[in-house]
Parts: sequence; structure tokens; C-alpha cells
Amino acid sequence: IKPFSSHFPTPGARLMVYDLKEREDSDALIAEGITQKLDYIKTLGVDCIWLSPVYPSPNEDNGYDITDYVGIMPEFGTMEDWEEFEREAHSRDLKVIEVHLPVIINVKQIVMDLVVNHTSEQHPWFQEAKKSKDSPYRDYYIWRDGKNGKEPTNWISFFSGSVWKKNEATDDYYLHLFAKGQPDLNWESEKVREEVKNVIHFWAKRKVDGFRLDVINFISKVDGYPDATIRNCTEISTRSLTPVSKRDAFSKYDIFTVGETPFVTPSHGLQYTHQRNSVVDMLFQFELMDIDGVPGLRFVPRPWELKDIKRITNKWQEGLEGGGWNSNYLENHDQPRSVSRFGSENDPHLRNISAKALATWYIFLKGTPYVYQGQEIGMTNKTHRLIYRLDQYVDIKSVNWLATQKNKNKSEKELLDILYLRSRDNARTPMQWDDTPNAGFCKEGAQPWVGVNPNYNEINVEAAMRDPDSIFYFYQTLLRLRKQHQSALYGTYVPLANQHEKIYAYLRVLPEEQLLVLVNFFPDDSSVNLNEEAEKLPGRRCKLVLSNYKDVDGELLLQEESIKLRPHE
Ligand code: TEU
Repeated sequence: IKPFSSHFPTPGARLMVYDLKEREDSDALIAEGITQKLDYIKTLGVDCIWLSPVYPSPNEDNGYDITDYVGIMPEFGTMEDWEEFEREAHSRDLKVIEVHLPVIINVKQIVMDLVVNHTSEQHPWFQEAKKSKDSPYRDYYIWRDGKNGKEPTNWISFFSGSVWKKNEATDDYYLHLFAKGQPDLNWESEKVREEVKNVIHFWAKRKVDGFRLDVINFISKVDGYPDATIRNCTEISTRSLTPVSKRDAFSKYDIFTVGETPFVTPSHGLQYTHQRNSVVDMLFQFELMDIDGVPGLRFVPRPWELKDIKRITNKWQEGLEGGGWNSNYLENHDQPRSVSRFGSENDPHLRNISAKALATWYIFLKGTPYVYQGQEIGMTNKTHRLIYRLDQYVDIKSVNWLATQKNKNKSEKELLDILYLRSRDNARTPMQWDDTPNAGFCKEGAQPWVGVNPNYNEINVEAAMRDPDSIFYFYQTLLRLRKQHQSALYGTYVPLANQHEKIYAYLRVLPEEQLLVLVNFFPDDSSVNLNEEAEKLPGRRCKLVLSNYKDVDGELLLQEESIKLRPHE
């Protein structure tokens, strides 16, 4: 959720549109920023806020290209604004605790994004490093000579094209796993590790509660830099995670860490998050997010299947049992909107019902649930493909991919269809607060960086707060129930009806309490018979705690005949 103040139209337009006097005179500036939305966030039942990067950046990659790790991007406000945000967030004392068995972690409230696999090319370190081979900053980055006049290896960047860019001044290449404007830091250098520790200390002293460590398993590279067969440009190794581990960098402070780690397995998860010996408190992994694309080829969409959701979820839930801890999520700033992706977005009734079904499914899984801004009101993918043009996609991943498609004979419609399903722009449209122009995110006439989704008239926070049947209130109930029920926090995960193609069923089991979750993932009626698994069930009947259909109440008979579920029930 960003920014602190939303009056600053476009990252990139490096304009200060106010002066200090104006700020003193007017609450309006701050009033629409994150600090003023803390009560809304708290009302939802959220304990902790992860801010995506808010540091100065040329925004080649929406702030994931940082020029100053200890500053605030002027468009978002000042360090004083950040400090006010910190005070206000922490003053909303929270009663509930998040538990990572058996070690109790107090609720953490502010998590900052620590993006230290790479900096921006505009970072003073890189600006110095690229000047000459003798620069004192040279070994902050990764340099290789070309091979026969070409790039040192065949590695492909996550944002298309080679990961190597020629630097004329030194006649060699620097490594960038992401954009050209995001040179990778050289973690072999003691100086780099010290710099990062200083950044951690800077924010820890300012009472940050935790860090989300961006692509932290990429910081060490494959030994010897061999050419890749598919795309093994990085390796997952203890080497990657230890330099920033709790024991070292974070141990002085009561700091929570979540490592963003693409391509990891549950055994990595167990190893790195194990309560006895954890390197990070949680991993944020992506296996489920690849089920509707060809792995590694994000822009080759394919339909998802429930059996893959089951297989991957079972694997992670069971794999981290006994000491590890999962992060569970449906969306983040890199993913399309979940109701567009896995639900029924076109019919307003089914959109509401399916968003609730998805929420129920993941919030009761074992682990910590993450809710991405706007997910709680059912925000959808970036508008309808028929009224969008290719040049309205602005995220670097989409823009660079589009450039690779020039001579590939795809029609404009095909390209738009793919972006509609897969683009990161989908989740980055402004938060829809109300039905005023620009959805209350910025002033009328201002131009937000990504256009507001035109459905803001219908889907917005104000409307959600007015409607007792809204997705927002359902999320609120789910988050409350999760904290009230020991089984939802600690229960062992037991999948049921594993072969069923439409319905996802699972139990969370403690000796004294069992929770059954039954979700129909599809927009038609379906039924499931749990008799064959009777020995796993807690009993013949159970008390209904919550449904996304209003007309059900009372008890559910488990072992009579089939249990019928309506569309997305
Ligand atoms: O993303 C890392 C990354 O590659 C993800 O895009 C992930 O692999 C993919 O979503 C799996 O489907 C992080 C940030 O979240 C992203 O916004 C940045 O662009 C990237 O690092 C570079 O900092």
C-alpha cells in the first residue's frame, strides 16, 4: 500500500507539487495518504503492513530500483511523514499475536521491502563503479568480460533480453537479473554486506518491525557462471540466505523477516523457516502462481486446474508441518487479481461469492495469510481488454515482453488477451477508495501512473463499507475467526476428497477442535461425498461457522449422503 500521500501524480515526474507552507495549511495532502488509512486497515483485521519500496528511485521497476536505501521518495512524502506513519501505526496497539510455534513472535506492524539483490543504476555506488576498473565501488557490482565479442553467458533476464549490459568505460559487462537499470550487487564483497547491515540498522532504529527480502535467494550466483540450458541463472543456496540471516544482521533487533524466494521447494522452506534454526521467519514462494502459465514463461498462459492447486498446496502445507511456517496469499503486486484469475469476475453476484470462496480457502490454510491492497474489496484485473490499448500497459515486464513480440505474428488482440491475463499492471492500478474521479486515489485531473480501473464506480471501499454483504466484511470475519479458533492457527492440515475436480476440502485438526473447509471453486453446482474418509472426520455433524451464501445456518451433516455446494459456495 502506497503512497503516504496520493497527490503526487506520477512517479517519474520528479516534481514537488507542494511546499511546506501548503502542507501546514491543508490536511488534505496527508488525509489521503496511508497514515490516514490506518484505521481502515486495522478495521479489516490486519496486524502488519508490508510497504512495497518507498525509497527514492527512478521507477524503472516501480521502486524496486533504489537509489537511496535510507531515504523516502519525494512523491510519497518525507522522512517526517514516514515517522508520523510509524508512530500512528504503532499507536494502534494490537491485541492479537501471530504465532510461529512454539516461538511466539509479537505482532509486527511495519515491514519494509529490502531490495538488495540489486540497486538502481542511478545509485551513487553504481555511478561511481561504472567509471573505471579502479573505482572503489567497482566490486560492489558483478563484472565479466565478453566472450568473442558477445555477452559473457546466455542468461536471460526476468524482464526479457540478456542479463548482461556492456559498459563502454570499462569495456566489460555488468550483470542485471532484472532490468538494465537494476545492476546486481556483488554479495561476495564484504563492503556490500556491511552496507546492507547499515541499512537494516537504520530502519530497525526507526522501529521497523520487519523486512521483506526481495529475491533474497538470488543474491549468490551459480559458481563459474556457466551457460544455462533453460534458465538456471541463480541457485538456491544457504550461501544466499546466511549473509542476511537472523543470527547475523537481524539478531540485535526483534525483527521479523520474510524472504521472497522464487523457485524454492518445501524442503528449502522447512530448512530456512524451521523454528529451531530459522534463517528467515517465512518464505514467500510462487509455485501456485505458475499454474496458469508455462513455468518460467509468464506470458504463455494456460488454463489452471484444481488438481494443481491441490497438489501444490498439499505439498507445501504438509512439507512445512512440524517446524516450518508458510506464507499464504492469492495476490501481490506482481500477480494478476485473484477474482479475475480464479473466480467469476463478470457477474456481480458471482464476483462477490467467488471472491469470498477464494478468501475462505486460503485464509484457513496453515501459515500467515497476506492480503494485497484492494483484494479485500474484490478489485479486478486491469479493465476490459476491449477498451485497453497496448500502449496503456506501463510495467517494465509487460513493456519489455511486448518489444520481444514485434516480429512474432501475434495480432493486437492476442497480445492484449495475454496481457489482460498475465500483466503485472493488473494489480498496480490505484486503490479504489470511492466513486469520485480517479477513485479518490488522487485529485481529479491528476494522472496516476497506471490508469484507474473504470469499474471503480462499482468496486470501491466506500461502497464496500456500506454493504453488510460486501467482500470486505467477509474478509474481516474470516480474519477474526482465524484468530479466535486455535484449530485455524495451529491445527494440522489434512486434505480430503483429493481426487475431486471441483471441490477443495480440508481439515485443520487439533485434539480439542477441528475445522472443516469446503469450497466449490467453480461457477456450477457440485457435490462431494466424504463417507469414504469418515475415519478422518471429527464426527457425523459439524456446526456451521461461516458460509458465503446467506441462507445457510445451523449444522452440516457430514456422513449422510453427498454434500451439495452451489456455484462458488
Ligand atoms: O519479484 C521477483 C520475481 O521475479 C517475481 O516476479 C516472481 O518470480 C514472479 O512473480 C513469479 O511468478 C521481485 C519484486 O516483487 C518485483 O516487483 C520486482 O520487479 C523484482 O523482484 C525485482 O526487484
